[in-house]
Parts: sequence; structure tokens; C-alpha cells
Amino acid sequence: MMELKNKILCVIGLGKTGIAVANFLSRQGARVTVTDSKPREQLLEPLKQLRTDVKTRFENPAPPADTELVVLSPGVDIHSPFLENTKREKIEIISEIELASRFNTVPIIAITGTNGKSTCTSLIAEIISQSGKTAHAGGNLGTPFISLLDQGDADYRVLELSSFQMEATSGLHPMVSVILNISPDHMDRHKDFKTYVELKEKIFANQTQNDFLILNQDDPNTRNLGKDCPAERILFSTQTELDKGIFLRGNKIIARFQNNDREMVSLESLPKGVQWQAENILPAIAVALLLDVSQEVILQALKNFTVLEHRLEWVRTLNGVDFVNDSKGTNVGSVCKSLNTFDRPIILIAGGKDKETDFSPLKSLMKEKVKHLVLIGETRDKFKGILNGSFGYEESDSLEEAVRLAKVKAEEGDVVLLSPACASFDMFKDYEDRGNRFKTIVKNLEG
Ligand code: UMA
Repeated sequence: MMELKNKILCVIGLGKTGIAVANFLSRQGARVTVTDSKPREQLLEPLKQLRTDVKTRFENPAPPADTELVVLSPGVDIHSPFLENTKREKIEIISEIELASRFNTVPIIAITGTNGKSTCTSLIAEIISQSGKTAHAGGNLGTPFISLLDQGDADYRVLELSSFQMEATSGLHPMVSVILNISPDHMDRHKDFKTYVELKEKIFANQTQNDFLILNQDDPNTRNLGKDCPAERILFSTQTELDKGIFLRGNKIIARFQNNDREMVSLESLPKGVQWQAENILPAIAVALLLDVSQEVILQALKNFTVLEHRLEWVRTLNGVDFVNDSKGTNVGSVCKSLNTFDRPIILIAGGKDKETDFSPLKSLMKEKVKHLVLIGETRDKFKGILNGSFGYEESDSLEEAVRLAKVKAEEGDVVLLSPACASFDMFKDYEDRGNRFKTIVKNLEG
């Protein structure tokens, strides 16, 4: 554990993470400054939550000259020019995840991947809780890891980890780590796809032979990872039967360990939204089995599980058409997964703010799955360029109009899916705002 008393520390970013880190450090007796690139007037609310002995610096995120250690919020890129001096002077820079790892004494279950992390994390925490043990869930999910330490002891801490959080992280050591899938995302922040994969691989970097690494057999970017890691590798698949691991046989989830097949549950017996999440359910069941949770408890947790908002969230069925909110579908990989979920014609609403990703992997899948496309947002031209006249579409300046256009094209049995493949900041506050607006518009539609 680190000694923090009287240490001069700088926390960069006065968001959720920065507040939690600064207050944690100040309670340990450190002398803390939080810096932020925004002006003070824009941060009055978070400021109220800071302990009074924490100093602040606005409109300049660079750490003050006498700083001995810098802690980054996830939104702060470690390659930012304002950190150059700090690096030159060899002052240590760590992430919030690294800081919390140095103080954590509870077994960690960590989940990363490009898509599905939040659902898998929440489901694992839910199953553990229903088994009578305590599981505190957080990380990218919303509650910073450092805040989980403040919540007191637990049997497990279940962490959703993003690539941002893995920068400046070196000491994280999960007992179970899960990589759900990896496809290009956040390419505006990371140098290239290789760097992005390397950040994800950090999740198992410190695992030993006493630990477990759960990987997706169906994803070529994931299935071969960790071959040199001493942890026991366990695979899951929705497509093929595995010699060892957890997979789908038809609609049934089978767990195969020590050559013994165990039928866990049939997908049809689960609520609609949960059925659509097979890829995230399988690894959660694998974790539960490793922790010796009974099949009965796992089933109960699956049946009671409420799917997260904005991730393949069923909103309404109108005239036989399912309206589905997948506003969290902010990258191409996520939209591919969502399109593959349905074997019915889809009217897709897509587009938004560009994250510099390549849309071309969507082209052939859209031809196969999408009956009609409605484009919104800044990336309309980029989409049109890729489709290059090969696919019919309409354009809309507002989400209201986009939903109306989609409704006109939809026939009984179809799905109207908002799954933008882009960030939301061109038209909305964030993806939640976009999803909430979609739900309100859909709920107000007349039959
Ligand atoms: N800031 C600077 N300089 C910079 C960058 C940011 O001063 O160069 C300041 C901003 O002005 C702002 C503050 O930093 O005041 C925001 O910090 P932050 O972006 O790290 O946001 P937090 O509120 O601390 O939330 C972070 C995660 N945000 C990001 O990764 C962008 C949250 O994930 C996470 O839930 C939270 O910590 C708790 O762990 C959100 C997210 O969008 C949901 N994640 C990405 C995703 O899921 O795709 C990775």
C-alpha cells in the first residue's frame, strides 16, 4: 500500500472520478490539487462535492510544478501535451484504476471488451448478490473503483474496465478476468487498433495460475489472447460446441467442464431483452460457476435480470413492430452485434458524431439485415460515401422525423432499431439523452 500522508498529489479532471480520487487522497492526509481544462463556472456542481482542503486549478489541466504523483481521470489521454513536462521530470502518472488497485484487498472480477461490458458486469454482480455474497460493482459502469473501496468490505468487487482506464494501469490483478470481444472503437484516442488491443490485454497481465481468464471463442480478435498467461483460460461461444467452456446448443446454454455437460437454461425461457444478450450471459454464467454459485440461483438471477437501458432495450410493440433502443450502440462492432441479434427485417436509424471509425464492415451486414436505413447526424455523408449508392436510405435532421420515417416503412414483424454506430454529441447531450428522446418519441407514436 502506498504512503500518502503529506504527499503532493495532482488529480486531473473534475468529473465523477476526479472528485472520488481527490476526496480519497485527501482523507489519507495527502495535499491534493485537482486540475481541469474547463473554466470554474462550468464546474460549480462537482466543486461542491470536493472536500474543503482540496485545491483546484481551472482552464489548465497541467499538474502544478511541485507535484509528486499524478492521477488521471479516464477521460484524460495519457499522451496529452500538457503532461509532457511531468513525464520529462519523471513524475509518476497513474490511472484511478491503478491507485485503487494499490489499496484494494478484495478479490476482483474484471470485465472488458468493446461491447456488452456493462450488461455482463451488472449480471455477474446480480448473480453473486443473489447467492448471498456481497458484490460491489463499478468502474466504467458508473461508480469509480476508488469509490467501491469507500463502500467497505465485500466478497467481490466487479469492475467494468474501458481501454481509457487501462492507460497508466500496471498493477491490476483480477482473480477472474473476462474479455468479451474486441473491435475498433475510440480510434480518435488510441493510436491504432494494436494499441487498443494491448490496453485490453492488460486485464490479465498480472494473473497467475490461481486465476481465471474468460475469452470469446467466436471473436477472432479475442480467442487467441492470453496464451502465455498462467491463468486457466475458459472459452465461451454462441456458435460452436467447445471441448471445455460454455456454449449454446440450439437454444440451450451448456456448461462443459471435466467432460461433463450441464444444461443450464434455455434462452426461450428468459425475458425478451435478456434473450438478446446471449454473448454477455454466457461469460457471466461461467464466472458464477467458477465461484460455485448454484444453478438454481443463476437461473433465478437471469429471470429477474433487468436489461440495462439503451442496450437493445425493447421500448414498445406497435402494430406488430418492435421498437428497440440501442443508443449505446456507439461503434460499428456494437451495431453489427445488434443487427445479428434479429432474424427479422430491420429498419435501422444510424448516424451521429464521428469517432473516426471505419463504417465499411457494416455494408454487407446491412445488405443482409436492413430493410431500410434512416440516417441522422454529422456522419450522414460518411455513411453515404461507404454505401456508394448500393443501398437505399433516407436522411433526417431530427430524431423525431427519423422515427416517423422508420415507422412508415415498418411492417408487422419488423424491428425499428436505433443503433447509431456513432457518438451522440452532435445532436444530444450524451447517448442516454439520445436514447431517452427516442423512447419518448416512440411512446408518443400513434397507431
Ligand atoms: N478533462 C480535462 N482534460 C482532459 C480531459 C478531460 O480537464 O484532457 C476533464 C473534463 O473537463 C471533465 C473531467 O475531466 O471535467 C471529466 O473526466 P472523465 O471524462 O474521466 O469523466 P468522469 O466523470 O470521471 O467519468 C469517467 C468515465 N468517463 C470516460 O471514460 C470518458 C466514465 O465512463 C465512468 O463511468 C466514470 O469515470 C466512473 O468510472 C463513461 C464513458 O463514456 C460512461 N466511458 C467510455 C465508454 O464507455 O465508451 C470509455
